[in-house]
Amino acid sequence: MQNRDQVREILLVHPHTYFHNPSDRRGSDTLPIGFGIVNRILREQGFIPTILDIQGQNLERHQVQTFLSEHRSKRFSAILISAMSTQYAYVKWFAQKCRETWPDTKIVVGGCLAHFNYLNLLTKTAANIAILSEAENTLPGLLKTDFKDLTGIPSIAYRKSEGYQDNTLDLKIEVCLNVEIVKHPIVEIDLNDPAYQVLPSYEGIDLEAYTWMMDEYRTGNAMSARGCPFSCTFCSKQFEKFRLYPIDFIEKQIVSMKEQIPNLGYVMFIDEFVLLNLKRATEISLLMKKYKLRWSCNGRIDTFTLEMAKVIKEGGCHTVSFGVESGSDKILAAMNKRQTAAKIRKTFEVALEAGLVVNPQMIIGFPGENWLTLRHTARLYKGLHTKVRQGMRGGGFGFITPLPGSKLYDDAVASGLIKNEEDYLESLEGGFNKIRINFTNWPNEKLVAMRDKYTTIINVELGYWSKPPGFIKKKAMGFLNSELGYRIKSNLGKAPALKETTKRVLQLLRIID
Ligand code: B12
Ligand code: SF4
Repeated sequence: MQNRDQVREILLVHPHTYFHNPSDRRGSDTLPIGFGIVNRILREQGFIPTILDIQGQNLERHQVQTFLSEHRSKRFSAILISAMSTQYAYVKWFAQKCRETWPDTKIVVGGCLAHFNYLNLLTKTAANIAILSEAENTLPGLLKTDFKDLTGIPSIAYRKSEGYQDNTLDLKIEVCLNVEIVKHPIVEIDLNDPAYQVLPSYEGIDLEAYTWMMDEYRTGNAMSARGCPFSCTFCSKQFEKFRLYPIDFIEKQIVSMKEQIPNLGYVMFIDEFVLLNLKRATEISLLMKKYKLRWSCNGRIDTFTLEMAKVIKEGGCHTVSFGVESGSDKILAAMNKRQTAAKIRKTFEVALEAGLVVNPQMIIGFPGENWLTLRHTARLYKGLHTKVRQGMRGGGFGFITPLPGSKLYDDAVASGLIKNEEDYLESLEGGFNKIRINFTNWPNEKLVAMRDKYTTIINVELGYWSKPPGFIKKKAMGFLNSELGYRIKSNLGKAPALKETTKRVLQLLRIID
C-alpha cells in the first residue's frame, strides 16, 4: 500500500537552456517567476515538491541521471517541467529518462514550450499533458484529481488515446502523426482577481544562482503585467490578453521578495508595461521609493517622455531597457514595431538627460538587413555619450530567430525555410546568440562580424565602452562565453576575494556589470 504522504510528492523540474553544447548555456540571472508560482501553488495545495533545478545548479546530464536513480523508489504524483521552446531538446531527453525511471507517472510540461509546441511534445516526447497557459487556473484542478481526471480543466492539451473523457468544454481534436490530441480552450486569468494573485515561492531554489550583487545589494525580479497589445512579427507571445496587476499586488511581490532575499536592494521588472503611461509609472515609482529600492524595467518608446523619465529617476529607477531592434524605419515597419528611428532617438535623449542608464536591445539580420540599414542603426546612437557608466553591460544585438508563435516563424515554415519543426526546435538552444536562418545576403561569418562591429559602435557611442575596445575585449569576450568563463562569472557574487579583483579587471574591459 502506498503511504499518503508519498503520493502527494511532486517532482518539479527546471531544465537547462542547452542540451548539446554547454557554451549555449544562458546564465540564470533572472528569477524563474513562473516556476516560483508553480512551486507556491503546490505547497499551498499540500503537495511536497522535490525540486530538481538543473539550470540553477548547472547540473551535468550524468548528475541528473544519478538524481533520478537515487529517487527511483519515490512515488511522485506527477513530474512537472517548466520550459521555453529553446529547451525542447533537453525536455525530450529528460522526459524519456523519467519515463524509464517511472513508467506510469504523468509528465506535465508548462511554459512557452507547452503553449506553442504541444503537438511535438505530445507526439514525439514522453510528456503526457501540456499546460497551454497559466498555472494559476489549471494546476489547482489537476492537483485535486491527482492528474487522473482532466475533465473541465482549462488550457491543457493531451493525448486522446490515454482515455480521458471530457464533455464539459468546447474541445478541439487535432490529429498529428495518427495521434489524436485533445485541446481544451485557453482561459487567461484575471489579474485583478485575488484568487489568481499568486506570489512566487523560491523555497528549495538556490537564490544565489538567479540573483547577483549590484554594489552591496542583491537583485530580485518582479512583474507588473502580462500579455501585450502589440504584434511584432518576430515576437513569440504566450499571453494574448494584456492585463495589469494592481499596485497593491506588486507591493506584495516586493514584500515577499524582501522576505525571501536577504539584502534585496535592486529589483528588475521583467515585463514590458511598467512605463505604460505617466500615471502607472508614477504609482510604481512611489512604491519603489517607499521601499528604498533601486530598480530597472523595460521602457516603451511610444510612451516615454522627459516628464516620465524624471519621475522614475526620482523614484529610484536606474536602468531602462528599450526594445529598439533597429534604426531603419524600413525594418521597423517590416517588424510591425510601431516606432520610428526619430522617436527612438528622442527617447534616448530624454532618458539620458534625466540621468537614466539606457539599455538598447537590438536585433540584427532581420529580412532586408544590409549595410545601409546598419548605418541607420549606428546613426541612431551617434554622439549619445553619457557619463552614467556604472552598473551597465551595454546594449547588445541578438540574431533574428524565428521563434514558434511568431509570424516570422509561420512565414519561414510556409516558405520552406523551416522544413521540420522538430529538427528546428532541437536547434534552438543558444537563443539569439546563434544564426538559425540567415536572411541577409552575407555569409554567416560576415553577419557575425557585423554583429560584433555594430555592438562596439553603439556601446562606444553611448559611452559604455571605451574606444577602441580592440582585440583584448574580443579575446576576453570569447573567454567569458566559454564554460570556464561562465563559471567564473556566475561565482563572482559568491567569493568576495575573487570577486573584487576579477570584477575590477572585467569592469576595465567593460564586459560585465
Ligand atoms: C524573464 C525572461 C527570461 C529570463 C528567465 C526565464 C525564466 N526561466 O523564467 C532569461 C533572461 C534567462 C531569459 C532567457 C531567454 N529568453 Co526569455 N523571457 C523572459 C520573459 C521576459 C519573462 C518570463 C516570465 O517570467 N514570465 C512571467 C511568468 C509568470 O510566466 P511564465 O514563466 O510563462 O509562467 C507561467 C505559465 O507559462 C505557466 N507555466 C510555466 N511553467 C509551468 C510549469 C507547469 C508545470 C505549469 C503547470 C505551468 C507553467 O504558469 C506560469 C504562471 O502563470 C519572457 C516574456 C514574457 N513576458 O513572458 C521571455 C521569453 C520567455 N523568453 C524568450 C526567449 C526567446 C529567451 C531567449 C531564447 C532569448 C535569448 N536572448 O537568447 C533566452 C533563452 C536562452 C536559451 N539558451 O534558451 C521567449 C520564449 C519564446 C518561446 N517560444 O519559447 C519569451 C516568451 C520572449 C518572447 N516574447 O519572445 N528569458
Ligand atoms: S516585442 Fe512587440 S509584441 Fe512582443 S512583447 Fe514586445 S511590444 Fe509586444
